[in-house]
Amino acid sequence: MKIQNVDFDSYYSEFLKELENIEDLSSLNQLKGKFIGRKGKINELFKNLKDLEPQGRKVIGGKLNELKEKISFLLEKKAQEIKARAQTERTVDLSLPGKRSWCGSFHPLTITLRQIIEIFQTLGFRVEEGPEIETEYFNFEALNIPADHPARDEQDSFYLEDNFLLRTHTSPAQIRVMQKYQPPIKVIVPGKCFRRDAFDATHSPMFHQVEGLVVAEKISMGDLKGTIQVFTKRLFGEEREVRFRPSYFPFTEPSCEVDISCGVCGGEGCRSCGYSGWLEIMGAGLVHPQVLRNGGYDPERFRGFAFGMGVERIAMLKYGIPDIRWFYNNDVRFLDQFKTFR
Ligand code: 2NL
Repeated sequence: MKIQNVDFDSYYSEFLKELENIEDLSSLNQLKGKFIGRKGKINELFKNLKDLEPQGRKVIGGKLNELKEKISFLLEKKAQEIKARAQTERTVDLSLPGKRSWCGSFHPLTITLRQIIEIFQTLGFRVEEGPEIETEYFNFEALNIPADHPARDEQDSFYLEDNFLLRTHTSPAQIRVMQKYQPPIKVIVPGKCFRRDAFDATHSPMFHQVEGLVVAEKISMGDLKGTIQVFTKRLFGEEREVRFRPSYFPFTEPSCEVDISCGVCGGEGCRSCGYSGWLEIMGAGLVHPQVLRNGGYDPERFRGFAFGMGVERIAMLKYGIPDIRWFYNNDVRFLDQFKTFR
């Protein structure tokens, strides 16, 4: 195109029209290149000035310069507007990677304790609690544990002043339950217990127990066996065998220990069950007449069965945890493996 024929006004209005649609700096830069860049339209026209005689060159060159300056001014003004807007507007960069949200989990002991409680509740048990600081009477005497029993050694319990101590089991809370309610009663008592043990893979100075107590007019060893068998199979699975083995506790007579078949070898015998095929999960028995009497019940009229289990031990067997200390270290790599949505 000959420079003499160029319509500067339509050039300018074309620029204005395109400028109007521009929202961001990179398109603004493209527009700048198109009109006033080195290879832009105005520069092309400047190159053609040499074809004109001096007078025309002066007039048209002046017009071109004026046009270039107007365009540059508007481009700069638009750039300022875009920058100011970017500062006040929240911009979302959809190309950035997302942030993974951190989801917490319940402690394995919480999960285990809740499962134990839920099973017993469906069997009609109420949940009761008692104090962690107890008297020697409720912790030992009332449970038929004699003064010369090794469990009462100062080395084995955390004694406080004036015959108080940290309870060594949840049983004292069950004596309190008997004193508070008349039979029939059907309760479980979960809670913290304390013994003066050094930490090792299977011992901790603080641990959790769940004890159960049922007292009514006609209670037999059959009630105990049926209840514990149902509980055990619901917690560990129907395929696990349950075995009752004679034992001794001062507060029950007769007493037994409850074993389940090993989940690793199915009862064949392996390293995890000490080659016996069985794993001990709790102690139980019929409540000793003297203990019923200490609870305020007439042993001629009422009988009871009771049982006790360690929550840590149950959780270790259920999840295959080899060391009790893992429950208290609060290592997220351990805790993070117990995601449940209950
Ligand atoms: C075990 C054994 C047991 C009980 C706890 C109990 C409570 C009262 C009366 C009679 Cl008030 N018995 N509790 C009975 C037998 C065994 O626990 O090895 N626990 C981890």
